[in-house]
Amino acid sequence: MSTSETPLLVTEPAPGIRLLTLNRPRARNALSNPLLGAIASAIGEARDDDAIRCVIVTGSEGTFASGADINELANRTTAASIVDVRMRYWEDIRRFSKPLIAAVEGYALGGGCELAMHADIIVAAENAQFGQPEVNLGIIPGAGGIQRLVRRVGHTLAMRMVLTGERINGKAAAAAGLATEAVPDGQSLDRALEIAKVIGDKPPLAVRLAKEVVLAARDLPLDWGLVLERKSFGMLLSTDDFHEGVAAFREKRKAQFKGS
Ligand code: CO8
Repeated sequence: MSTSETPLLVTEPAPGIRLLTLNRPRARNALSNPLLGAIASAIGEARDDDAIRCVIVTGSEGTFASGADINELANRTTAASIVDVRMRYWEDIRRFSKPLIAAVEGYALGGGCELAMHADIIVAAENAQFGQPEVNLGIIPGAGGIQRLVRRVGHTLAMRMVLTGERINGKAAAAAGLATEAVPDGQSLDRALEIAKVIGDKPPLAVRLAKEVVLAARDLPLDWGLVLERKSFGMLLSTDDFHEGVAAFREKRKAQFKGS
């Protein structure tokens, strides 16, 4: 396993789109502390950069991520896990206010599957492999894997995956609602870029509140969800982007949204 690789490559393949490429292929992109920290920090930078509209996270050399770095995990104590810096990293990723898309080829296992499930949209290669194999190591998912899996695919499949550690492929993941869509192997990044460009053209404030309200809908009782939705809708009525959207519709031209 190399120690000299830059664990995360950050590029901008198109204006407004930031691409995070996991780059520990020799360890199957295991999410070591430096790699997870680099993802959290890149997410923070994207959050603070008004020019960035959407972030894509992807793997390298045919693997998304093989989970927590088992060599690091091997030395972790119960006490250390209570004050684990990784929890802050995961929280930074969870709180990201802009759209996050995961382009998944190959293995998305353990923490890799958990990382993919932090994304708002998952584009999976048909033969990608999603799984929560922690049970094979004598542990269970610890970064929200169970909570998110149950919410995405339901009790029955989540129970099977978590108890057996069995993987499902990208096609099955899309059919079960874990992935947004499955594409032929090798095409997940191209498709993720297409989607990111579509989202990148939308008004950023509306996109931000849309993400917030959709995420809240999973957990709020209907009454409170409706209140949040109505208030968010009301807030958007006074944005420049709303006036621009209406003007562009009437003038039959493409809207130029500024995020104000
Ligand atoms: N961590 C560290 N090294 C890894 C990992 C990993 N997760 N996965 C692969 N590697 C390393 C291997 O050790 C090997 O290194 P070396 O060449 O030095 O021997 C190299 O990557 C290549 O691995 P393989 O030869 O096994 O490659 P294959 O293509 O045959 O298989 C797999 C790829 C299927 C990904 C296989 O390596 C595998 O099963 N990996 C482990 C997957 C796993 O169990 N993931 C779950 C980890 S635990 C977790 O994510 C949740 C922890 C929650 C923590 C909460 C804390 C509070």
